[in-house]
Parts: sequence; structure tokens; C-alpha cells
Amino acid sequence: MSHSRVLFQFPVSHYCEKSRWHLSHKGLEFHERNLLPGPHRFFTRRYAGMDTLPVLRDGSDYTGDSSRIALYLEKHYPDAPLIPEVGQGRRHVQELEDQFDRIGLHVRRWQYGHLLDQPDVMEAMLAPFRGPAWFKRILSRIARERVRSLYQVDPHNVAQSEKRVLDGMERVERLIQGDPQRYLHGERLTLADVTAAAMLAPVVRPPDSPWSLIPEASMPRSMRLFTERARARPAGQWVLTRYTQDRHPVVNQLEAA
Ligand SMILES: N[C@@H](CCC(=O)N[C@@H](CS)C(=O)NCC(=O)O)C(=O)O
Repeated sequence: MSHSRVLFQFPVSHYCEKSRWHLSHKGLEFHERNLLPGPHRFFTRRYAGMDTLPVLRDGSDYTGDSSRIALYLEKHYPDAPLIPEVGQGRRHVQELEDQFDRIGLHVRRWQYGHLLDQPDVMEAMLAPFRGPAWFKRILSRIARERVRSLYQVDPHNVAQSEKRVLDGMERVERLIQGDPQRYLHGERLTLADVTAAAMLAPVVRPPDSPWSLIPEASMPRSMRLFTERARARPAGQWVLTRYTQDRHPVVNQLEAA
């Protein structure tokens, strides 16, 4: 029943985006439920035995971690598969998923490295959550320092992560042989594409994606330039193409945070 399928999430988490994309690819209705960063851990620990979002509730089943959610969805909803069932193809797609999931850690650090000290941006990221403005201001200050230590955001690490983001883009370009129309594995969309496109989305900022919540005008110049250059290269074009051609709107209702 659709009303019992809920994705507990942060809107601007690219791992949550990966699961939203997977659900919508399969045409599965679901509700999005935004949890407040910090207190979300009471929920995730209790229901999924972990600290992170996304967590999917499907009926009475709870699954945490976007890779486990992917396996759950493939097992229980085999139509419109995103992972080949067996063999070399399955291994390749899962290897690529794993590699781009790891690039996602660097994308996140790169992003926060640029945004953490922009108070209006941090508040914009809390826009989807309920609560009065004064509360969000306090929350954004607490969240900022928490995120800084949790993801080890310091200038040295951010510079290293930026290199890894570029490595990720080069990896995409090798796999597509420079052609933004191609898929990373075979002739159609797989979990490898969904993962790579979702993980790189905060860099490329596809229109109508959650990252457009972050006002471009308040992004630091260095970040805007990086995004512009990323969009101009084949990997950036590839992300935009995947979003236009393969990221279909989700049929759902947003639940209150
Ligand atoms: N391996 C996890 C990573 C998920 C993840 O890192 N989620 C972050 C948001 S981008 C999170 O929930 N962080 C909150 C925390 O660690 O308390 C997955 O694929 O789902």
C-alpha cells in the first residue's frame, strides 16, 4: 500500500536522492518524511540500527543505507530492474555503485567546505523543515559545527576531496567515452548511473533538483566556478542528461517534518 511506504530523509542528501530516484524509476509511490538533522539518530538507531539516512519503511519493513535499500527494492519489486540479476554485469554495476558511493563522501565534504560558513545557505537548506525562523537559525548554527566535525571539513581535506571529485568525473568520462548519451554499463540505465548522477548532482546542480534550494547567488565564487566548469565537461553534461532523460518525477506526497 503506497501510504505505508515512506522514505525518511534529508532533502539535500545525495544518498537520499539515490533512493528517491530508485523508487521513482520503479514507479513506486512513497511519502518523503524529512527528519531534523541530529535528532534523526533516535529514529535511525531504533529502526535501522545505524546513524544515517535514508531509511525506507515499506509496510512493516525498515531498511537503512541506500545500497541496502537498492537490494531490497530489486528483490521485492523486480520490474524495471536497475541491477542485472546475475553474473559479470551484476558485479560490474555493484562495483561502480560502490566506487561512486565513495566519491559521494568527497562531494559532500567539497560542498560543505564551501557552504558551511554561509549562514543564509545553511538556513536555506533547512527550508523544508517545519519550525519558526529563530529556531532554524539556532539549528543551523548547531548543525554547522556538527557537520564540520562529523565530515572532517577543513581546508586541507576539502582540497583533497576536490581532487577526488574530479577523479570521479574523469571516471564517468572514461566509461561513457566522452559521450553524455551513453550509460555507464550496457545500453540502459542501471544503479551505477543512478548512483553516479545522484552523487555528482550537488556539483552540477541539475534544474529542479533539491540542490536548486541553495541560492546560486549566495554560493562562493570558487564554488560557482567549479560548478560551471563541471557542467561544461562531458561528465557534467552526462549528469544533466541523466536528470533530463531518466529522472522521472516522483508520484508522492510530502509528509510534514
Ligand atoms: N552509506 C550510507 C551513507 C548515508 C549518509 O552518509 N547519510 C548522511 C547524509 S548525506 C547522514 O545521514 N548523515 C547524518 C549522520 O551521520 O548523523 C548510504 O548509502 O545510505
